Amino acid sequence: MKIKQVVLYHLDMPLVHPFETSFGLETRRQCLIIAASGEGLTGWGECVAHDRPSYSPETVGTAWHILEEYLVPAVFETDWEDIEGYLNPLSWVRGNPMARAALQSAAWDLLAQSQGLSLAATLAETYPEGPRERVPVGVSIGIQPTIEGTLLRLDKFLSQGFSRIKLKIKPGWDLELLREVRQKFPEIHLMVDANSAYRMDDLEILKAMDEFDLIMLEQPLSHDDVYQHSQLQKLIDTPICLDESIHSPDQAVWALKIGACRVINIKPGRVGGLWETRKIHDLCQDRGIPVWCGGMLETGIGRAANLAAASLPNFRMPTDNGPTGRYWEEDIIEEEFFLNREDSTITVPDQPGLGVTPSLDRIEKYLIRKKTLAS
Ligand code: OSB
Ligand code: MG
Repeated sequence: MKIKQVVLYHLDMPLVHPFETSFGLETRRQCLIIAASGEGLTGWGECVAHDRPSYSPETVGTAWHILEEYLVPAVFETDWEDIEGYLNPLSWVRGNPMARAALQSAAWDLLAQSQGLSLAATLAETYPEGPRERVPVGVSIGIQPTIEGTLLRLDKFLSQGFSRIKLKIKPGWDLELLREVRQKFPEIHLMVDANSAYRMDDLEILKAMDEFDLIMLEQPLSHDDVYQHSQLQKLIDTPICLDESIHSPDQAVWALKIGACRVINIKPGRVGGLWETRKIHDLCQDRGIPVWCGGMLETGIGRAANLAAASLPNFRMPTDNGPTGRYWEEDIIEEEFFLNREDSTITVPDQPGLGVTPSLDRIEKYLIRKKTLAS
């Protein structure tokens, strides 16, 4: 496979509902979409970096730079047959996992299309059970202005059919919230995500969370820490899940070796791509550690890739990658993802490649800048 043309699209899209985390409030989502063409096919990828270096050091701007100056020129030089062949000439590029993952996704889409297989089937090639057709899905509820408002929102999602609820927390928006949620909904599958908002000084608060029967506590401490998470895990019963701290298969191994977590949230963008996603999935499976696939408020392009990843067997806990309507009035793909109410799942695309159809009209509508690179 030789990629001959890559188009970069920088988009700015309005979210249906503002999303607040401990690192800030988002009402719009900027993203970078990639279309890579060669041999009569076009593969698509989405870069999940935000407009600001808040969740991660990467931004849409840094990813654009790395793609335009380094990744795309190196890929133009490469004739590859499989993902290892695609990745080899890029192995000198350090860091920048979100930029790397976006282009790698487009390569997977091309590969799967050329094989006439869905991305899920291509990813699951070596697993005897194959990909799952549906994956369980939960909902991530941002920080709301009031606890009352949160309870209403939570109730709405439960009645829509979501069976797992994740609440974003931060200091001052934690124990009282959990107490009221548990009082009203004693039985629900509940977890929290702190996006690195706590320090070891907050130990008493983190310990107090043990009484709320949480499935996990996601990324309580610093975004670049694993050591203190390992200390904390010894002092609390709630399983710690790492998100921000894991950027590679090696880091996942080290985190597990020191007991920094009992669950990993794998986001393909954060770990450098679907190849790395599968590596982490496998090494966790070998160690009896469950993984799940988080979301980054993706468009349908990134969502389709995440759902393909989430269909692998050790993605044993519900994904955050919810139905289209949770995020967008109007997505940039023709298809819509729906919640299957009866089993709280989303159906994984089964058509060749990503299995979704990007709409060039809508991409144009939300476009800030565009650049065509040719070999
Ligand atoms: O920490 O999982 C996170 C969104 C943006 C950045 C970080 C996170 C999130 C979410 C949203 O939790 C999950 C979703 O896509 O629904
Ligand atoms: Mg998270």
